[in-house]
Amino acid sequence: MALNEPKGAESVVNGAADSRVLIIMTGGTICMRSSPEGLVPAKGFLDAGMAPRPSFNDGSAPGTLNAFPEHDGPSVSLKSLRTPRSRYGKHVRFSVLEFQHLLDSSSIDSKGWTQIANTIHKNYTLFDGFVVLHGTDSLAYTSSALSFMLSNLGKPVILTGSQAPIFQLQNDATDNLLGSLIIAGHFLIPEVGLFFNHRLFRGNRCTKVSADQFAAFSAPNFSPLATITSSDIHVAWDAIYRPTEIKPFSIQTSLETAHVACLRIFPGIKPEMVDAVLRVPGLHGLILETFGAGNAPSGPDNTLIKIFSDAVQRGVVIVNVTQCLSGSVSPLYAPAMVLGKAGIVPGHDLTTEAALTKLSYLLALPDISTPEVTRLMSVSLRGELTSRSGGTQFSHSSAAPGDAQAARQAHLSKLSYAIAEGDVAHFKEILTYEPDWLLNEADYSGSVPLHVAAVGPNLELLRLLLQKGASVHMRNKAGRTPLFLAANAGLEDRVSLLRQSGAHLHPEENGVARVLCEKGSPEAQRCWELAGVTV
Ligand code: ASN
Repeated sequence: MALNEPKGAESVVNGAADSRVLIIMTGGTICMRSSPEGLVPAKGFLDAGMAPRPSFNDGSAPGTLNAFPEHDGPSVSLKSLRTPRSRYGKHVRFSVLEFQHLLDSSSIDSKGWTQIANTIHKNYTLFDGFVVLHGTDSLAYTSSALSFMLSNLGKPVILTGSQAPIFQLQNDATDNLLGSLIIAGHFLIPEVGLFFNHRLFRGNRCTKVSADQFAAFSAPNFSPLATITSSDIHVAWDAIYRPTEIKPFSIQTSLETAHVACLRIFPGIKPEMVDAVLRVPGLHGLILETFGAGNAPSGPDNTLIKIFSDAVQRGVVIVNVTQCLSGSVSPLYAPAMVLGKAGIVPGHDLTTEAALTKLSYLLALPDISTPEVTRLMSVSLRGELTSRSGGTQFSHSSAAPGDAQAARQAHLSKLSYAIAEGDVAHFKEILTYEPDWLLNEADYSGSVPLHVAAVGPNLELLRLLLQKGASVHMRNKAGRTPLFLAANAGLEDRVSLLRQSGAHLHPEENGVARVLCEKGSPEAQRCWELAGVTV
């Protein structure tokens, strides 16, 4: 690896073959064309918007990729293009799945979010990553909602759009789309991200900050997950949120958006107005946008506070977030303290978009009690808030300098050696002083520790790695996943543990797996079937 490559370039989705990305087009300015009614979304984005642009089309004959459409039905064969070779020696092959009704994002609602989540779920095993094209107006709401709707996500889901259509000579669409495609096709960042103006943000930390600038989004309380510069893609691997449960990817498709509201406090706000909102029939939750560090007017008679505490008694969950662009609510001043005493939940540094969608998500969870919703609103579920009481702490260290590369590789070999030896004590000792990104660091053959553990002597080590957030989707330079190696070695217990964690054979492994299965002994066949080989 060249010294000037970013730390974590090893975590590129490796393998000899191209990576596969599904672009899900929902609408937005990026695909818009002029009409007598103003700009409206137009279909045919792959052919009209991408094929004529060399950054998206290396000129090789178009291929096809199978994908499941948003509505029910069998898989369809979609025309695909591929990018020229990237600095990591890969091409990204992609297809575009267009929604039947393309939207200006000001019209999206939870039905649209469900469509996106379902499409990702149905196509999850067929692609290495997903790019969702969407209008910018409600993009931060959609990226926040999806971050909660997608559980135990193991692959990148990157939302982007643009301020100017791709068909306009000077636009931001080309850069936003290319950056998203390259990141989704190369880096195993298992998060819902929002890519805009050369930066990848955590989806549930963003807000739209400009109606016309190309720098339209910001994540004021959280550093970008990745940044593209003229010479590099820097991924802040230490900041990446990873699923640590032994559970496969799943989605929740219902949200209580119809029963939550958002209210911005202003000087002189009438208590009757607040009361009227809190008494809307069926209201279960309210996001209260307060002043500064979480303050609301507290007159001498405390009428407003009484209205809030009555609503809380009636079972309405009220969450306190700040109107400020950055910073957090805290019980620093008396008015904020009073709100806390009235039973209003501190939303820490949640954006309004994240607070609203998180509350809608929690209220729709089956069998959840109001106290539990209240508790979870103050806890980080997907890295959406920074809790003062600890929780997930991310260091924002920048990339290690090139000369630290050798040291990292040395630590990696120590870890791999402990795994190959089945030495749990040594493994745990190494991980007490090593950062978590070591778990997805690749050696010269592109193998990460999970590849070694998948065929190693100790099942426990495989489990520990999964619980630490090691990705089951990493492919080595030969294009093999840990699941393939375990099945090929006939290790049923490893195969079933990996499957429980959401591992699946990559579409490019399946053909070889099928041949090996057909030729194998009955035990080998059982193992391949357990690995999910499709005939
Ligand atoms: N109105 C457009 C939308 O959100 C704005 C944009 O995409 N830049 O769909």
